[in-house]
Amino acid sequence: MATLLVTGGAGFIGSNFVHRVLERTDSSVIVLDAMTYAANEASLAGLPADRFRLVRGSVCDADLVDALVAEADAVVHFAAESHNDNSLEDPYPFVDTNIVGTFTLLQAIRRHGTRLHHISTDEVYGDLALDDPSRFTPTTRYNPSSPYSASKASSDMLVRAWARSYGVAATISNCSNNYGPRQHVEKFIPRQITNIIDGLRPRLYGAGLNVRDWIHVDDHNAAVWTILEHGTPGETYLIGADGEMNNRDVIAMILELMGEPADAVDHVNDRPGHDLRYAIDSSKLRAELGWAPHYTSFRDGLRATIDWYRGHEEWWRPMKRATEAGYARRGQ
Ligand code: NAD
Ligand code: TDX
Repeated sequence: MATLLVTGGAGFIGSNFVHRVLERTDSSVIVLDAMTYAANEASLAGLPADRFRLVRGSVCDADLVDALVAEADAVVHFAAESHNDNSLEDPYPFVDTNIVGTFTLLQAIRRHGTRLHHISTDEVYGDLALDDPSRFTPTTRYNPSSPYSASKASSDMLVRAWARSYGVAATISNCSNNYGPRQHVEKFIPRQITNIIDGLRPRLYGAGLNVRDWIHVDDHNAAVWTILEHGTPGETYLIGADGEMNNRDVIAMILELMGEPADAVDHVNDRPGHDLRYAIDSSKLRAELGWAPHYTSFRDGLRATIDWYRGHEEWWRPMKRATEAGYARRGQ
C-alpha cells in the first residue's frame, strides 16, 4: 500500500495507527481530520515529513474527500464523533460526521475503486446482561442503544450496502473498548488517571458494575493492519482481547497502581441508557487471519498507560479543565 488515506488520524486510535504504519512500513500517509475538540496535533508530532501530510477538513466535504481518495491506494476510516456522553447531549454532529461523513467517503471510494477499511465498534450490538455467558459474534443482531452507537451502526450498514450493491472493496471491524496513550481525557481510563494526578477522586457512574472488554490500542491497530492486508472484502471482523472487567475493578486497579487508597472513589450520576456489558468473540479474526493480542496483561498495559499520562502532562493539560467543566454540569 503505497499511499494510505487515514481519516480521523489526529484522534486517539487514528494517531496511534499513523505512528505504527510510518514506523513499520514504507507507506505514505495522508491524514484527513477536521481537528475537532477530540483531535490533538501534538499526537502527530515528529512524523517523517516526506511520507506524512495532515489535511484539515471534514469527511463531509465531498470535493475534498474526492480529491484525497483519488491520491490513495487504500483508505482507513477512523473519523467519527466518538463519545457516548456527548451524543446524549447533542446528537447532531454524530449524525453528520458518522453517517453523512461515511456516505460521502463511500461515494468517493465507489468512484475511484479504492480499498476501504471502516473502523467500527462493538456498541452496534447493544449490550449483554451481566450474567449472560454469551459474547458478540459477527452474526449478532444490531441493537444500538445511544445516539453514538446508532450512528455507528448506520455507518456500518451503509458500508455493507455499498459493498454489496456497488462492489466496493470494503472490510469492517467492530472493536471493543480501547485504552493506551493519546486517548482524550473525557474517556473513562484517562479521566481517572488525570483526576488522580490532579488530586481529584475517580468518578464512577452509578454502582460501577458495567462491564467493558478492554483492548490495548496497539493490538486494535495491529488487527486493522492485518485486515487491510489479508482481510476479504465484504467481510466483518470483530476485534477483542478477552479483557472483560467491570468499571469498579478498573478504578480499583488504577488506584492501587497509583498508590491511592482503594475507597478513594466518588459515585456520580449514571449515564442515561448506560449499556451493561460488552464482550467480543474474536475467534474469526484469530482463526482466519492469525491475529492475536500482544498485550495479554491488562495490568501491565494500564501501568504503562499511567506512566504515559504522568510523562505527557503537556499533551493532556490543555483539554482537562474544559472536560471536567462539562462533566460537572451534568453532575458527573
Ligand atoms: P477520537 O474522538 O479520539 O478521534 C476522532 C477523530 O476524528 C478526531 O481527531 C476528530 O477531530 C476527527 N473527526 C471528527 N469529526 C470529523 C469530520 N467530520 N471529518 C474529519 N475528521 C473528523 O476517537 P477514537 O477513540 O480514536 O475513535 C476512532 C474510531 O474508532 C471511531 O470511528 C470510533 O467509533 C472507533 N472505535 C473507538 C473505540 C474506543 O474505545 N475509543 C472502540 C471501537 C471503535
Ligand atoms: O468518568 C467516567 N466514569 C464512568 O464510570 C466515565 C467517563 C465513564 N464511566 C463508565 C461508562 C462506561 O461504562 O466507564 C465505561 C467506559 O466509558 P467511556 O470511556 O465513555 O466508553 P464507552 O461508553 O464504553 O465507549 C467507548 O468504547 C466503545 C468509546 O468511547 C467508544 O468510542 C467505543 O465505540
